[in-house]
Amino acid sequence: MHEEEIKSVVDALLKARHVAVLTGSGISAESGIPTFRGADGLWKKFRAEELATPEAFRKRPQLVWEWYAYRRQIISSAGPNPGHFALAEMQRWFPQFTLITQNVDGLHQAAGSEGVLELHGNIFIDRCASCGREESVMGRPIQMSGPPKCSCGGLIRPGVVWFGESLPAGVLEKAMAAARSAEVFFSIGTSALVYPAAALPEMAGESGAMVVEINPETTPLSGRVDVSLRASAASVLPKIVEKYKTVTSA
Ligand code: BJW
Ligand code: ZN
Repeated sequence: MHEEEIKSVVDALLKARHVAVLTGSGISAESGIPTFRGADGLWKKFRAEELATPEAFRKRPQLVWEWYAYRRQIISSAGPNPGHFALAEMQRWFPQFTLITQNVDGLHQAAGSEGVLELHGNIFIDRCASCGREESVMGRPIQMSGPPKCSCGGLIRPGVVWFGESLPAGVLEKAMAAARSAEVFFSIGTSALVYPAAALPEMAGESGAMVVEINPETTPLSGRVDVSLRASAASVLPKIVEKYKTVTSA
């Protein structure tokens, strides 16, 4: 399955000096973490777009806190899958490799990827909505009811990026520079609906990169990519790694 596409991707990787990858929630689906807009994309009848906003947190802080506490629980008991591990291995092959993720679950880092650009923050950071003080809560017991209060009196929120908010300073700039200089750009497990992340594959294509999409479904990007691998990330990324290793050790 997909042998021709995998061969053309591996041929391009063999010549590449800079490879960039954009991932979305689909890469963590096979770790048991629900995506945002799929069949599991509803939580207590709310859509992600209705919960992931500063307005929702202002109006219903308890509901939004509970959604994130629920997701922290799921993520805490999940681990990286073969798709995450394949990308961590690929990182070692190229002089430059940029892994850009929209995910807040930290699973790329858990798989061994380094220098990951987290466009939408990290779910295991607590941030005060008033004074901005941040603290990592990774590995700590998950506080299910909340939101708790900061010593300044402000409400604590997760350190993620909501609709209408700016991305973390400097991270988008690094991601855009990578998209412009990469020779091969992968868009993996994302619906390509949320900007500015969705502009990165287009930017890479305009700058001459081979753009490869890995997604079992079509997206608004699908018609504009060079190679479309209509498959799950955890099934096809290890195949790319194996093929590359077979060719380079031959
Ligand atoms: C598999 C699979 C398997 C399943 N293997 N694949 C330009 C144009 C239009 C609008 C805008 C624009 N610029 C900015 C905007 C506004 C807005 C936006 O994009 N709106 C659109 C929805 C129209 N963007 C913003 O507000 C951003 N901020 C910003 O631009 O600041 C400047 C600014 C401010 C004010 C005004 C204007 C500009 C911020 C966006 C923040 C997004 N935040 C969230 C929540 C993060 C925290 C949390 O985790 O809760 O990020 S929303 C949610 O969507 C989350 C995700 O990272 C993001 C993307 O979702 P993703 O990962 O693609 O998931 P899905 O579910 O959509 O897709 C999964 C895919 O996987 C599917 O395709 C499946 O088929 C596939 N899949 N299994 C591979 N096994
Ligand atoms: Zn505070």
